[in-house]
Amino acid sequence: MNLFICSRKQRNIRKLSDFLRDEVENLFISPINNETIDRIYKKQPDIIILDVCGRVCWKMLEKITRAPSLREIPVILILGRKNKKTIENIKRICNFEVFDYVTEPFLKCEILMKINKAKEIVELKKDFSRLLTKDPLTGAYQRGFLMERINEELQWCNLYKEPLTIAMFDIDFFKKINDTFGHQTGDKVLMELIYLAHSSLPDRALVGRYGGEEFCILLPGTDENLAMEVLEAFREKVEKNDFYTFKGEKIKITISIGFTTYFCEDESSVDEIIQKADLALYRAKQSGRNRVIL
Ligand code: GH3
Ligand code: MG
Ligand code: MG
Ligand code: MG
Repeated sequence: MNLFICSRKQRNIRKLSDFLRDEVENLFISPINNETIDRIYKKQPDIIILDVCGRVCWKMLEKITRAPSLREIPVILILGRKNKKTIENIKRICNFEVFDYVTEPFLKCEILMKINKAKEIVELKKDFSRLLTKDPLTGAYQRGFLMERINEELQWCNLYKEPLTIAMFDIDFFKKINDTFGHQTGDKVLMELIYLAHSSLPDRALVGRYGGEEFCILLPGTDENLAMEVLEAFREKVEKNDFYTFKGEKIKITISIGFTTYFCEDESSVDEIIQKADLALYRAKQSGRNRVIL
């Protein structure tokens, strides 16, 4: 269980780390500033405790509860000592999908009780979402979930004026792998390829199975130049990687990648954006394969 604490108050940071040090496996503590959100993306916590103190914290709460890949994380808020302002704050948090809150001075048993409740829900959700959203062979997201997520990421881009890169990749001459080594080895290669994708792409990247051996990568907050770098590094990693058959024979594969970067200004739909990336993939195939094309 990973717990992420954001607080600007030293007193509360000390208190929470005393309370929780021996109770959760991984405890991350962060001040509240411009890098907090990136830190949360990186750590992918199961639960977030946000100590609400001032305007930046409300902004932070808004981001955490709305970001497509963070908003499922239960957030427990810490509010100041009960007074008139606390009442206002409680009314205010009703506008967000907050899991629960405590008010200062909070007790160890109180905060633990809320964390344990959140934990139960997190575990249930994890089981369900694995079953409902992931492709059982590769662990990549299924197409339906992928399309929904692209839609949400587009809305996020428009709201926060961030670019979004969508890439499509497809294994080169994969039929040959199946024909030469059998479908089971083909499956194993797919599995290992997506493992490689997850381990080499940035933390915020999302990999989905679009169909067959064609996959989609979402790179939120990534412009064309950075996307080219990230995708080229991934392509190269695949080219250099040794895959193996069940008998231990070495197999080499390459992939072709096409991508497009969406900026909040243009009004493209999910279908149009996918079509653009797909067209770029087609051009990557036409122009010789094993390359990244924008
Ligand atoms: P290229 O993409 O470079 O044009 O050539 P290709 O040989 O890879 O051609 P294509 O993408 O059209 O063919 C994909 C093949 O991938 C056909 C299909 O049998 C195989 N395939 C699709 N899904 C799976 C799967 O889940 N497991 C295995 N083993 N093979 C799959
Ligand atoms: Mg093809
Ligand atoms: Mg192919
Ligand atoms: Mg294909």
